[in-house]
Amino acid sequence: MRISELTFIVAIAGMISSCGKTGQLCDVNGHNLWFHSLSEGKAQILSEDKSTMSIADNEIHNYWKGKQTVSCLLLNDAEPELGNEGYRIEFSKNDIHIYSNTETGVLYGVYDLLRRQETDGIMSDGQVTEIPAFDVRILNHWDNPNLTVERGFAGQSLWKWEELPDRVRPEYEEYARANASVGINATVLNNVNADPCMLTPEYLEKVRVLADIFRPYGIKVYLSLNFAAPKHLAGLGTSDPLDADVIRFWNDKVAEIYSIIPDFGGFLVKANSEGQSGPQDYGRTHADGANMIADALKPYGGIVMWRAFVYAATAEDRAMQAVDEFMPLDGQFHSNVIIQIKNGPIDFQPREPFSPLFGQMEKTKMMVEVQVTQEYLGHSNHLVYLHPMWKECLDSDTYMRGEGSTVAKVTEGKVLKYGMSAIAGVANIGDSVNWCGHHFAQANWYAFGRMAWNPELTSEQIADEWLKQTFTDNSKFVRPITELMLASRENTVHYEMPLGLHHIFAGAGHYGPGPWEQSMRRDWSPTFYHKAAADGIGFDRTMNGSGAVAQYHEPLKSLYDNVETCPEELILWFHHLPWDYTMKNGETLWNALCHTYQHGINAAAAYIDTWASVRKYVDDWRWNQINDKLIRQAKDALWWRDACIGYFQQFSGMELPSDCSPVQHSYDDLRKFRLRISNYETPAPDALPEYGLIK
Ligand code: GCW
Repeated sequence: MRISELTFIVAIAGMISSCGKTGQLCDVNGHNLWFHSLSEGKAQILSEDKSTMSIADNEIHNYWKGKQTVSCLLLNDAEPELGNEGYRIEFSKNDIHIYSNTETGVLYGVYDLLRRQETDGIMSDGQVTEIPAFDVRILNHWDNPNLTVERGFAGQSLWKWEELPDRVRPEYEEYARANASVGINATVLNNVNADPCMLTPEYLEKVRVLADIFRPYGIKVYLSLNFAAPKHLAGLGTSDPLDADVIRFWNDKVAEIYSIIPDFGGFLVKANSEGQSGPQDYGRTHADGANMIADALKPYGGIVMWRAFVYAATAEDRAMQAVDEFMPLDGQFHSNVIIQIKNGPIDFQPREPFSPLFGQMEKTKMMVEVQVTQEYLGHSNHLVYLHPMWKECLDSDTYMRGEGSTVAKVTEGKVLKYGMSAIAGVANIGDSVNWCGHHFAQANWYAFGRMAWNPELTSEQIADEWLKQTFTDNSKFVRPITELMLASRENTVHYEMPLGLHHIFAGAGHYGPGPWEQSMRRDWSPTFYHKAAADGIGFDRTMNGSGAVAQYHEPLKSLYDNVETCPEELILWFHHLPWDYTMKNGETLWNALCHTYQHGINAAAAYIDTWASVRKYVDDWRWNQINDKLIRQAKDALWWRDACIGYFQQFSGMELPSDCSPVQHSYDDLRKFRLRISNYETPAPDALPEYGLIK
């Protein structure tokens, strides 16, 4: 082993006592995220010297509490198997060595060590080697230049564009540190519904400042582009990707960006989707558009993440459109294009089957996009730990090349050799003091990073380590709250859209229920998706219906097609069934629906008791805020149940089973009022939304 550089960091043992460890409670506002037990809830002064190595040094100096001496050793490619970001930690009685080829890898090793310190993971001897599963582990911010955040529920945008480049807020570096600590190495700063202004020299100068702050933390900056930028910014008569002036515009723009941000990552593109401009405006394909941008980036090593979230009002079944649109283009995308696909075929619903596109494209790089912000899962009012939902997708077998071709393996580039892999999460971060609006929503940011680093980690392990670092390692707290977190996603499915129901939200806000709603577009209308009528409920996607099951490889196609074998949690996604259809346990579909909703509302109500039982382990500030939100969540769950069951009952004509609690809101009230939060974008920062009257 050739060790060309050696940095010794002297550990200062016992320097820091922590609220979490000592059991002493201090009021904290959650701003310290999962660094709480490290930092005693105090705001942190970060390193003055901003080289990666000195940041690593500083973190150990300030926060390592162990007796062993910690040293960080830079290998400078002496161990190629560790790659650019991997590291190895060697433990012995007196020393701990962190090895990596790069400074960023050392920093990741340092954060690993500190995480172990807070979660009982320090070994007396032995070693661990860590290499990230995905090359690009990226947050997508849907932040607009006017400071609103599309589907943002945590205040306004973190990026204060009007202040940049002159005023630099400390939160920018805190954000970078938080990301680095969980292995996130990339960020798209602006909304996929992109304002062309982001690519003007004025904004690029602002972006440069952020890129400079993020760089030592191993984070590359990317931008969403507006495909019509040649028209908007250069006054060209067209944005046709095959037009020579358009090609020149993009080549020049990319050259300009790299002259300002030499390690710029590339572009994220939403094209010909929900009103965004794209190559199809000019009779060109997604491949034409993506390749034109990719070619401009290629000389600099940049990439294009081209989204597959496309659908048209005319299609029979929106769930089928990504495959229909992209499959014919398989093999046409250039090597630095990666197709970014939402986990499910419709739109971040609390439960969807995995997008069949992951099993289909054999000559195209693909990546998963999950949504960290809770657009369809109670915004920042509901406690919902999302890792189980994402893992369900990553662990799904596509059968692309026989058994074992899971979405994770396909997108890691292990089924077909990719040479570049990525995973994206739509961020839930804003300028609210606790970053994410709900203290527990921080767990989803954390979990996204940990999952992107290692998709094999279990939901339990991630919840456990997040709780110990964020609150306390007292098992009387950690055990019940881990259980609560683990059940929370399924419970939300139960009270919002059980048994495969989907897209039954009230209009633009996507917060409360709207099973009765009919939009001007049928593919935006809940009634189009649940199809509740006298003859039953559910969307028929079998071979007798839309035929969407055929987009899955066998054995899934037959499994989903056959009502006897279709998993019941997806039964109304794939089948339209009579109200008295007999479920596996012998009860009618109607009763199963009622019981599942009941399960959801009972579970949400029980969170309040569980939270009360851990009262003494949590500081007042966070305990009270969380408690308020749990009360709200339980009320909302009831509202969801009453609205959906009340609406469906008109068609089923069946009574609620006697063991279900009676409906509490009258159907007329439910139709007249809906849960307020109709905001499409950021609610006012101080608004804790209440029930309201919106006609
Ligand atoms: O889920 C839908 C959202 C839109 C979003 C779109 C997308 C950014 O309702 O707000 O737009 O998906 O993913 O592009």
